[in-house]
Amino acid sequence: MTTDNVPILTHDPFDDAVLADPTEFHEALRDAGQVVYLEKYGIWAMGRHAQVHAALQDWQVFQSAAGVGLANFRKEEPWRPPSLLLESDPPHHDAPRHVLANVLSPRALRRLRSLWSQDAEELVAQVLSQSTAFDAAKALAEPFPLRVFPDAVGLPPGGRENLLPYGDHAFNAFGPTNRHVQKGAARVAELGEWVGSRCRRDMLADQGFGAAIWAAADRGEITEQQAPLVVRSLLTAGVDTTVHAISAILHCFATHPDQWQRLRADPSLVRTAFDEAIRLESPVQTFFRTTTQPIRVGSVEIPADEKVLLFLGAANRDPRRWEEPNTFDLSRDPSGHMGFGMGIHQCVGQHVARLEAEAILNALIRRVQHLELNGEPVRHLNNTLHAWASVPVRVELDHEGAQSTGSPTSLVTPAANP
Ligand code: OVM
Repeated sequence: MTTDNVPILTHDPFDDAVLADPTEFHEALRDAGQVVYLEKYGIWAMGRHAQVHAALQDWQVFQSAAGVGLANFRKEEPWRPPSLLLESDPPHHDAPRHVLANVLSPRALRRLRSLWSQDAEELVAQVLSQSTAFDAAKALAEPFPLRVFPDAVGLPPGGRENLLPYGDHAFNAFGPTNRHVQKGAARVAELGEWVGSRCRRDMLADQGFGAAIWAAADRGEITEQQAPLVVRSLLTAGVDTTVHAISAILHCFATHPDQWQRLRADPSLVRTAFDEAIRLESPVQTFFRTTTQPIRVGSVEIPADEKVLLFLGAANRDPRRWEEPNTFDLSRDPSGHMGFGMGIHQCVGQHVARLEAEAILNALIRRVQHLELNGEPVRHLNNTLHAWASVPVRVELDHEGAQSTGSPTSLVTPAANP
């Protein structure tokens, strides 16, 4: 391997200080060049928007089947059977991807919108009735996905508390075997068995995403051996991601009360708000690829069979691509962000995430006229996820807005209180 004319960085991107606040490291990474060599791990890395975008599009050279974490599956045993979606390339990738894209398509989610809006209304009303000062991460961002998503999958009620720890470990496991992975190792066998067993057809309700995946197997679109692993992708990638996306959005608004006023004035900005928060906070910070052949990036040649770490979070704040990249601003167009990746592996669950976030935001918009931080937010550290353990907020209620909940039962309220 040659490292001639390659910028070499000695940083550890998985060090706790960097995980807690990657801003400075991201800037050093982007400014060092189009691609750098991270000496500590013997890997390559890119943080500029243009190069991250190009690498994600080029699945032939930047492959996923050798794993999208630090471990190279050609040389190391994966901690679990590889995902048929995430850790796979065409042609094997195509059928599972097609099935899951249909199961999670905007059309397939249509009937969930009113259900989830109602659930969000109930949760938000309950939280606000208890106190106007609460932890937005613990009171809203965590419970809401756990309230709607496992039901939508069709999971049985018991053991759902295993979902977050399993997902948290899976995202840690993309990084080096540091303390975050070691901490999770104690429960890997137990959690893995629980998740694995819930993917069986007989465990899943006869309506829901799980049943829809099994129905695709009945139609021959995927095999019966593939179906449980496709269900596993839902259970791995579907909970922690949306929890941390929702807490990112709530943190953005709590730290930018002016943008909250703007959203309240024009609730159609809710979609922009979601993407802008994903851009700024990048709940999924990184994914690796593995080179299938030597590839030139600028003046550097990366050899074949090398791990390349792509910094979605750094690309999402690249000043070469974004004006005032570190600002949460609903007047920008955040489309083109890398928060959901790009290309054939772009997040297949993003419409689910959008629906969840929009349900929570819409419920808050009508009830909360002002929100702000009420203490120091606390990070939850993970090798891949950018997450909050706690986001203390204080809100001022809009008593008129809270009356018109838009739900069928509320239609009587204005008449009762003319
Ligand atoms: C999967 C998967 C997909 C995306 C992210 C992820 C743990 C897992 O297919 O299992 O993170």
